[in-house]
Amino acid sequence: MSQHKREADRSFLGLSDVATRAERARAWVLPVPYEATTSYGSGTREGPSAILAASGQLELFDREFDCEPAMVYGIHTVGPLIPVQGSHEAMVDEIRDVVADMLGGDRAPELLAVLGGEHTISDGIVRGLASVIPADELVVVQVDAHADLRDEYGGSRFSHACTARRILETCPVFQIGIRSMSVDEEAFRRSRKELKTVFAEDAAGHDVSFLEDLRGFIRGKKVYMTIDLDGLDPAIMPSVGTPEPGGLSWDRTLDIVRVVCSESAGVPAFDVVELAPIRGLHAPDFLAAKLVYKILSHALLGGRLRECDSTKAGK
Ligand SMILES: [Mn+2]
Repeated sequence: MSQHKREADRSFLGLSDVATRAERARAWVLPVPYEATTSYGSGTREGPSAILAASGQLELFDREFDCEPAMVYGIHTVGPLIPVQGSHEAMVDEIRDVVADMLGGDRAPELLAVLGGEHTISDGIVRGLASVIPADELVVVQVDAHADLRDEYGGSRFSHACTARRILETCPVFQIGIRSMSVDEEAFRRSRKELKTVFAEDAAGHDVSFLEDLRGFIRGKKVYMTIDLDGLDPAIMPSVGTPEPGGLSWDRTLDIVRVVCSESAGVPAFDVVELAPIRGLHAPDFLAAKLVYKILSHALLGGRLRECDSTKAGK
């Protein structure tokens, strides 16, 4: 266990003070334990705390970077944002305003990681991000089992089943791992040029030609990445409200992360959402925590590995 760890903390990775002070940290982690519209299984309000708890068990050292990446860039964990319940639209507006303040302020972090919570929160984050990044520079990459392209669901235009449809009102979307949608969503998808869908069978197998399309989509753009964990294979990620057979492996998910982080114009923010922890089953919580750490490291150090030199193994 690294010397930089300490026990019993609610900070991501359980980091000690030196790496977590807001003014030093290049990354901030914002937990948003929002749950209101989940349609099947429940428990996403417990997702952020389960990710934080599991993150305390992660090794700081990452062989891919040959260093302890978190000690290079620093991570400040913000207190949880507990949004207004009742109106999904009011919740989206609140998250938009919080994110806009955070990223537009004098002490704005280079990278904001949001832990969900249900997928509805992503639309608010994208709207907040769009207030500090020119609209023509921003795109979204969505990993998900579900297209989330409904215009309305359960009486709300801001249901988790409408997330990608609402985000499209702000910027183009590239979705990966999709294997569940309605006939209306399919018709909508075919009608929209600013939307690209890679279905699970084209993303999860040996053929990785979709990564070329992804490269073309993100080149020269700032990317907001939204990872709905049900996009992954439920064999490794059963802790979601609406699991779908098929989906991405751990390694393929990281392939996508590497392409997005190293070949776009930057990743200013991302989310990992929809973790609904299963009591006594820790592997999915650990996967979610490790995924957050991997994205943080690739977004902040990808292509600039020399920044790791001071914390390399053996020094
Ligand atoms: Mn989903």
